[in-house]
Amino acid sequence: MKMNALPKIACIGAGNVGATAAQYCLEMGLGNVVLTDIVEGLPQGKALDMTEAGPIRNYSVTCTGTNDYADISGADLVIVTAGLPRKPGMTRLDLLEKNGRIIAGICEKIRQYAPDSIVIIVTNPLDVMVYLACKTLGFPSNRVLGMAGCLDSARMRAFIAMELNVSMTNVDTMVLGSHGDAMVPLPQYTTVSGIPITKLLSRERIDAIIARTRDGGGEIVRLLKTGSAFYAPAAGAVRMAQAILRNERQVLPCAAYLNGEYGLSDIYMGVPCLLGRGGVESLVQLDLTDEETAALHHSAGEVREGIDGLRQLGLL
Ligand code: A3D
Repeated sequence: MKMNALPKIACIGAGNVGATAAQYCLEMGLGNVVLTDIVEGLPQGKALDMTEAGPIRNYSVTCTGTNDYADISGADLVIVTAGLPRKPGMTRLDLLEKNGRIIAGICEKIRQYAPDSIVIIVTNPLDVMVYLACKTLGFPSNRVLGMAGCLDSARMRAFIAMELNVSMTNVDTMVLGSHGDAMVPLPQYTTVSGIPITKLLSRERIDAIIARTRDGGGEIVRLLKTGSAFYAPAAGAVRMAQAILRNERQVLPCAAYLNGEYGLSDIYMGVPCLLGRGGVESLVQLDLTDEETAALHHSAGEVREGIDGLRQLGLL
């Protein structure tokens, strides 16, 4: 990555998550943004609109919209949010096939035009899509990662802060595993200004917060009626982008490639990662209880089912 020039960030998918991620990047001055989508006019219109907000919001980085992948040439970082949400009547396998084909196609383009980039995948089913992305891109696995743990942890932090009426910035937590019902929130690594959550809340309240965190995406879908969450998911992806582009060396939960860590191999799962200029610079191995390890392995089973599904579809 060229560290002195302003980074180039490609946001692929100009829908709710992608456009919001672009907006956060601009507001933070994280880099010049290229917004890409297959729908003609959509990325151009949103990019122009965001550019016109610049004089008021006071940013000098640029945002351009395009349907041509050549315009992502030389991107330092790519955030992929292109894909469909699951619609009524659609099976998990249907979604796997539709989004799998989209991700495989996009990764061919990233490999062609931005071969040195670091790629953050947001498209669902997350852990399976980031595995497919890594295999299609052929990049070293430290340069391909998935966003879910940042979102799930942020939701849990928000719920704890709301429960205790404390600042959200005082709350630290860690949510591991796959994104979905089998995620693994870790109360033993959850603190409020260093105070373990187990000293502040009853087991019953902690369990209720964990259940709400697991259902965090569903709760928003039920309220919105159409579409799914996008402000917090985009914030999660941009948090990771910031840690990488600014070489912050932050430990954040991300979907990363496991090669024996936590007793799991050849799989992408949410684990604590040290993020810096090289992408995932290392994985952090936490001491887990037997129960937490079993939950993580159960989570891995669900991801492997998705990976097997991709093989059956001929995408791997
Ligand atoms: P939406 O607002 O529908 O945007 C998706 C965009 O992708 C649309 O503008 C499409 O035109 C575009 N698109 C489709 N195919 C292509 C393609 N081949 N190339 C470029 N663009 C394309 O959806 P959204 O932004 O709300 O969600 C996007 C994805 O993120 C979905 O798969 C969601 O399930 C997923 N998501 C994941 C999380 C996680 O925490 C992992 C959270 C929220 C959303």
